[in-house]
Amino acid sequence: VKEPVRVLVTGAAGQIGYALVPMIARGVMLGADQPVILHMLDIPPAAEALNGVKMELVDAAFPLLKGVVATTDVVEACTGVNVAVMVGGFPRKEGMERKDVMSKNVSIYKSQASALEQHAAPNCKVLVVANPANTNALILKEFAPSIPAKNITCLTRLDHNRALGQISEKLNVQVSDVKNVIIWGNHSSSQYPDVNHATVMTPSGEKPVRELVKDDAWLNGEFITTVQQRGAAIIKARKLSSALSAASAACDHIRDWVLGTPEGTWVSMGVYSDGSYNAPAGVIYSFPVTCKNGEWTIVQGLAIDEFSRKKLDLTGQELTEEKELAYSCLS
Ligand code: NAX
Repeated sequence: VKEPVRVLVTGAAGQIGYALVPMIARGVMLGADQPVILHMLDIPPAAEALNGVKMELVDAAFPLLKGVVATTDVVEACTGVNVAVMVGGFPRKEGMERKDVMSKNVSIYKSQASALEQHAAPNCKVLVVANPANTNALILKEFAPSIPAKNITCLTRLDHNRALGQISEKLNVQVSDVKNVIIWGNHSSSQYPDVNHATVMTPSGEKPVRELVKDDAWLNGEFITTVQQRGAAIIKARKLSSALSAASAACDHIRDWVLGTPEGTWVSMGVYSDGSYNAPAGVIYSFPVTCKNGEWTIVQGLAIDEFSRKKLDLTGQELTEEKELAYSCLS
């Protein structure tokens, strides 16, 4: 019998939290044979709602769920956790300046970084979901210097999955037959969804997406903007932002990181940039990665054409600016 893994979800009383915690408790994130103990953190105004989520987790009688900690105390929440999914943050409200939102999130991620550094289990893996996801993850990294940088990531898997979904709809093929799209850069509308290396499994073998779609204008135009603006389209339709797809993507991200990516397949993760593909170093940038033995590696040597180069640079530039803005909030 496996020892339970402790999984922290911050912002657990929110929309994504409500979709995510049952997935974790059912083994979607860590496997159907992996017991878990859920640690749920939220802020005092949401304490009652958080307790309601805890009641529902008890009522669901999940066989894999070996315990639930529901708290507004960040130290209690972080103690002993092996995986931390950071969903809590300060949302941008109408009329708010970018700098004001950044400043709120910088202070949240600075203090949660210290709590994780001091109280999480050694080698804790961190996934930041809350926006601005890349820069929140960077702040977390800066203020938790004893957590290895490779353990701190942000979510771009939702964008990656959205790109797979669009290709599958366009070609009328199973989404599970499409692979190796890439999300480059920031989880924002400047992200670059790239299909230049993506393939589809067909009855006559693996074929490049470009060869099958036969419509470069669509791939270089509407496809990209649809993926970039999908979050806004969901808000317009649902009057609420993406939640079940975000929760599912968070499970995919952690599962592949911990259990490994299938041979011949890569996924997109926001990771601390070493300057691969001439992306800015020292920001959290989304790259194609493969995972093995609990570690990610950036896929190297992919050809980048001129069209892509401009898009990689643009989203990198935005991340450099966000980093500067975040640092200006510290002083
Ligand atoms: P909700 O507003 O429903 O939930 C957020 C929760 O966080 C609330 O319960 C709030 O009380 C809590 N919270 C606020 N400050 C906190 C703190 N300091 N510590 C702990 N909890 C705190 O938002 P939801 O729709 O769940 O979205 C959560 C975050 O995910 C947002 O920042 C959102 O922008 C971001 N998203 C990121 C995505 C990605 O792909 N990276 C996609 C989905 C989503 O938009």
